[in-house]
Amino acid sequence: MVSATPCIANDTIEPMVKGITTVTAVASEDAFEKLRGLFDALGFEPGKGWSDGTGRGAAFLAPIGNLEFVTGRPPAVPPILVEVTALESVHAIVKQWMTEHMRTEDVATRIGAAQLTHWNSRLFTATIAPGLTLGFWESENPLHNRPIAVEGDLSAAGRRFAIVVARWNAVITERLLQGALDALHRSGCPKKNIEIVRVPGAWEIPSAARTLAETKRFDAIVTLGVLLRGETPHFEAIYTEVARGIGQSQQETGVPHAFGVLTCETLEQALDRAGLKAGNKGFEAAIAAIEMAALKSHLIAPLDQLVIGSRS
Ligand code: DLZ
Repeated sequence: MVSATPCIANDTIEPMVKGITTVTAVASEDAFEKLRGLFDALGFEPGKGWSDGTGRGAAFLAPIGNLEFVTGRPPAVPPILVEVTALESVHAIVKQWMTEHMRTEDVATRIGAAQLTHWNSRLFTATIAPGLTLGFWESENPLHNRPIAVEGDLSAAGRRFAIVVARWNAVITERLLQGALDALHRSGCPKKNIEIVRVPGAWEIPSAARTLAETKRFDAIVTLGVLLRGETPHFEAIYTEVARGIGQSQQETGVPHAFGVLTCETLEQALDRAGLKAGNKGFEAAIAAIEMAALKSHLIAPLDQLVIGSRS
């Protein structure tokens, strides 16, 4: 969600860790293509690959990443360890893939059966290319990695969203819009379930958002705009009213509204927050809308269907 605090000149923004990538060399083009096929088959979300004439990279994304360092004894697991659900189905997919890509007599020696581990899980390993062994595991604890509280997930499938976007400072708001659409599409929301509504400026966002919310046709609303202090007389007054109006619409209609109205000193700062140095706040606002839509459906579910997990 976008901060309600206006951006400060000469920002001293706290650094944050955003993700982990482990980079692995693959011996041949052939192995590279095969691996890409396997990871697609396993359902990994493709990341941003690259190709520069000297080589290629294929990226695959997973919702959770960890780096683990081991001392005292060698690691008990391969360096690439994939946590899954339905371990047997994953085993079948990997085995099928290996059967199609290597000699049948090699498959049996290269893929192991799932074994119990000493950390209350089951794991199997598969050597899918020379020198490249993957481990796949599933926790036996059904609450493993489950949230400690009621939380919304990030699946937008089957939900409807409206995006209210201001035309003022369109060079930035269009980028915020692209970020929001990217988040919605990548979270499973089809195009037909997204309604984009354009308004003249940030000032008009609350009233359009309210009208949309009152139709009850949407699970959540994403609001996008940019107010620039240097170019906006009564910046504080306008900003306060926009924030209040969006908040009030959310509270009085019960429809989650994600706040993606940037307040910046300069155009450059706003651009940084619209896909350059500081991420894309439109993307972040849409992710917040997806989560809040899911959370709402959990919260209004009958008590016996409420899912409360604990992180382990
Ligand atoms: C008038 C105005 C000004 C000066 N600055 C901005 C701005 O930085 N960002 C924005 O979204 N809109 C601005 N506007 C337009 C108002 O929001 C509104 O659209 C007009 O005052 C018409 O009601």
